[in-house]
Amino acid sequence: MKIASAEVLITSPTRNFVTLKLTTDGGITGLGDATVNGRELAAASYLRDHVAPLLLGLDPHRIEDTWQYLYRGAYWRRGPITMAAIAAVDMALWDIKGKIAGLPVYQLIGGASRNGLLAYGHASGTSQSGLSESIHEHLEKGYRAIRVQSAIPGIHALYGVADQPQASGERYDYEPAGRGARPVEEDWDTAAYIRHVPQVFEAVRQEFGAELPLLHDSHHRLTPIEAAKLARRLEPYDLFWLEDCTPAENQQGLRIVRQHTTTPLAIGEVFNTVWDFQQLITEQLIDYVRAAATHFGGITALRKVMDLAAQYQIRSGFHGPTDISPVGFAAQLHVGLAIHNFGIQEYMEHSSATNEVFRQSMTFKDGYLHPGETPGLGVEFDESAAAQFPYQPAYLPVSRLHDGTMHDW
Ligand code: EZ4
Ligand code: CO
Repeated sequence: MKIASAEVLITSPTRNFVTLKLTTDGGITGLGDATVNGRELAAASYLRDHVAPLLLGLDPHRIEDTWQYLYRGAYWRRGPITMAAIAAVDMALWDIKGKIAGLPVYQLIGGASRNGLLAYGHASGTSQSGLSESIHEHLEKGYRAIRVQSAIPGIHALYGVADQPQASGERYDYEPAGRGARPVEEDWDTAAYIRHVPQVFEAVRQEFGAELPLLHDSHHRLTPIEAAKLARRLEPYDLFWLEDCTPAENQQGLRIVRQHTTTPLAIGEVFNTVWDFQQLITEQLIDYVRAAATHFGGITALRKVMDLAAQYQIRSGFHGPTDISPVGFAAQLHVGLAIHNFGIQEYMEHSSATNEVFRQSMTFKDGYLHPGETPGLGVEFDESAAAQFPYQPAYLPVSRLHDGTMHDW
């Protein structure tokens, strides 16, 4: 059996997705996700110009060997573009193997370790009452765990808060960023943020009680000591986790956070390989691995980092925003169902346009996700639907302090 063709499909049903489609000489197809939000065409070129020609003629069953061939063979290791391209190939090969075996991918990697994957949804509000309404809506949809993000007095446009009015008069959609040739600019004030967030959680706990798992994303904006201060002030509200409390390039910084707080920490949505997690896992500086199959080298690589994490009682909390395509999302659902050290799965729900292009066997019921029983990953790509949504340049926002200094977004 041989890989006979490798096509790169770019479509923009609400947001841009880069999808790899491999076809075997017997006509079996496999899909992979290589979407790198805001830099999509670089990943597409990497696949089309440098990876696709190497795949033709290879045995699609040799997943590990192909992964190593692309990782070691590039010489220039790691980085989001390289690892997204490798991820796409890896997912497509698992998809093909599952279809040949007649089994969903989770059955090939150990079978189910649980009945379904606890998911958390994104509630947010421009006011406390708006936030409360958003939490109620999520609970009504079945969510049993909620990420809480709120507008902050003194910050005009903020990550994670839906429907903020913009200077342009348009409603701000924080996930697909502003469409267009330049990034939207947001503003940031650390002191205002640290003062306000504990009050938000105080009110949410009062209204919704002690049991509901609550999460929060600081989105890389604090220094270690600021992160420690916030995490400590949040302890009375018993968060499930505090995410990306500080940028994690300097991993020693997490030691400072850890020394001061028992709030559980989740990090790693922008990480690309197991090496990015090495210190955080082996020194037990985090509690949840936020990697995404798409930016981390696929199913093969996610399983390896989760095996390392398991030795330290660290669990999964894979990144599940709407800029991971349904293919990448399915890949991590299969991993999450199979591994023992699953923690929680982020679930943002793709738009109806995205779901028209990517038809999925995945289900969400009573707060739990399941990848379904379709052989392979369980996602089909509708090329005629995709053709209605051509690529549009789109950037993620950037963030500045009030004096104009660039900050982390
Ligand atoms: O900002 O996926 O936890 N989720 C997140 C996401 C990321 C986007 C970046 O493209 O932090 O909303
Ligand atoms: Co995040």
